[in-house]
Amino acid sequence: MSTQSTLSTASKTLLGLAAIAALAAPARADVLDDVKAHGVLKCGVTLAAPGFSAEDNAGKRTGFDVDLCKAIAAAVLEDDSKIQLVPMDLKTAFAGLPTGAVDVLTHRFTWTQSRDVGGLKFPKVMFFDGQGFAVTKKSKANKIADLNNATICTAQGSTSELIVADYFRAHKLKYKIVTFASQEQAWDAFVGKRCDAAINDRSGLAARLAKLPNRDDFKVLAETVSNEPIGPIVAQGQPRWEAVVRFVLNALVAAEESGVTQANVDAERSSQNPDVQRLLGVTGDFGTKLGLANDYAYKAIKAVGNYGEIWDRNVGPKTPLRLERGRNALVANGGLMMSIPVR
Ligand SMILES: N[C@@H](CCC(=O)N[C@@H](CS)C(=O)NCC(=O)O)C(=O)O
Repeated sequence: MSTQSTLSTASKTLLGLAAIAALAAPARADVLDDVKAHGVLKCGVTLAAPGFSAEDNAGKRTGFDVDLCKAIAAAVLEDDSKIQLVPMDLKTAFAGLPTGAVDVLTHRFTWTQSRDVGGLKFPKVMFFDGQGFAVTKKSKANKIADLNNATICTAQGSTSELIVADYFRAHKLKYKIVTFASQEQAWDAFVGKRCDAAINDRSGLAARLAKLPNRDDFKVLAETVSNEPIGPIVAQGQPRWEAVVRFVLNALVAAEESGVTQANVDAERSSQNPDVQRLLGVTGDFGTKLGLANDYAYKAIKAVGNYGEIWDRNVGPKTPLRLERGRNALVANGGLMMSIPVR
C-alpha cells in the first residue's frame, strides 16, 4: 500500500512492466488455431465482482463477463462449457495474453490509448461506463466538491489514479489517494473506514455494493468523472482472433437489435428478414470467413441469449446490481450500443 497525492510511481512502473512483458513475450502463432486445437477457451476474468464474474453459492462462477466467455466458446468450439475461467487482477491480466495464459480477457478493463498501443487490442466495447465515487451516507458528502481533503482508495494500475489526480487538480480540491494492490483490497479498506471515498467504474461500485450486507449505509455520488469504454481484450498481432471476439460480441448486440432471443433463435432460422438470415448463417458466408462454422452466431445466442438478455440476467434492475441500461441501451432506444452491420 502506498499513500501519495499523485499518480503512484509504483503504478507507472507496474503499467510499464506489463507493457514490456506483453511486448517481450514470444508471440503466439494463431490463437484461433490454438483454441480449436486445445478444445478449451481460456478467459481471464475479474476476481469477485458479482454480476460480472463471481462465484455463486454453489461455487460456480457466473456473470456478464462469464457469459461473453461462454458465447465465444459456443461460437468457436460449439460448446459453451468448454471454458476455463482464470481470475486475474490488474497486475497479472495484461501479461497473460501474449504468453497464452489466457486467450482473451472478458474482464472489466477500459479501452485507453496507452493500452491499445501497448500490446493490447480491444475488439469492441461491451459496456459503456464511467467512474464515480462511493461514500458512506454518514459522511454527508453529496457531491464531489464535498470530498475536498478526502482520502480516496483505489487500486494500482487502474485508470482511476490519473482520473482522481486530473479531476481534483482541475477543480482545485485537495485529496490524498491510497493505492492498493487490487480493487478488492481498495474496496475493503474503504468499507473498513480507511478512506473517505472509493473510486471505480460505476458498474464496479454497483457490484461491490451488491455484496455488502449494509449496502444502504453507502451511496454513489451522482457525478460521473470519466468515460470508461470497457470491452474484451486480445493480444495484438492476432487479427483473426480479434475478429472472432469482435463478431461474437457483435452478434449478441445484433440479435437484440433484430429481436432474436435465446428462446426464439431456432424459429428465427426460418425468418424472412435478411439481416437475421445473415446473422444466423442461413445465407452468406460470414462465419466461414471468420474461420468458424457459418452458424457461429446462432450457437452463441443459443448458449447465452442476446446482449439485453445477458444484461437483464446478470446486472439488470431485477438483480442485486439494479443497473438500468442507460448508455448501454441500443441506439434505437437512445443509448450508445449498436452492432457493426452483418453485411
Ligand atoms: N476500468 C478500470 C478499472 C477496472 C477495475 O478496477 N476492474 C475491477 C473489477 S470491477 C478489477 O479489475 N478488479 C480486479 C482487482 O481487484 O484488481 C480500468 O480499466 O482500469
